[in-house]
Amino acid sequence: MSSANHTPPVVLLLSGPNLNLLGEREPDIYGRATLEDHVAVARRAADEHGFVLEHRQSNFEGELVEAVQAARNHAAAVVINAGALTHYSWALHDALAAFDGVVVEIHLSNPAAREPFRHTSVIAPVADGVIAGFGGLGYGLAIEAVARKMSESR
Ligand code: CA2
Repeated sequence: MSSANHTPPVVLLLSGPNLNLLGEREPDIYGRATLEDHVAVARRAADEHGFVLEHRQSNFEGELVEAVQAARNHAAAVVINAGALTHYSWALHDALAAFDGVVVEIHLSNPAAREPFRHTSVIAPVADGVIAGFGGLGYGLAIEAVARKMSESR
């Protein structure tokens, strides 16, 4: 007899340093929407796919590392905008490498079209894919990518 598992998959959305300031400064680069607005977009998309979205923002690398660690055996996917940590946090790289589910890296801007220090992502090698440069639209696309990736591996 097969027993169906009806627990909805959890998608953990992680937001790194300074993303709590969105909407307040640099609207030419990041737009006028707040982080809350982006989370709402992701939550709506997650609801449509039957996922539960959990969100955590932190300005501290270690807190983000701990959040990724806690996602093991809890979340099916991690969607992460690591902010500037993207470009140098090997600790986040290692934590994400130890996470078995789907990993989507996301950016509002297109770092490849900006200053040279933003051209490297140390997270990209341990992500399933990267969505960048589409502003807030990217948050919906990231959830869509999670859904597609999860249906592939079923
Ligand atoms: O484009 C993205 O989403 C970034 O991850 C945003 C990061 C940046 O360091 C990455 O290179 C690309 C920065 C987020 C900081 O956002 C601010 C918003 C308002 C005021 C100051 C910073």
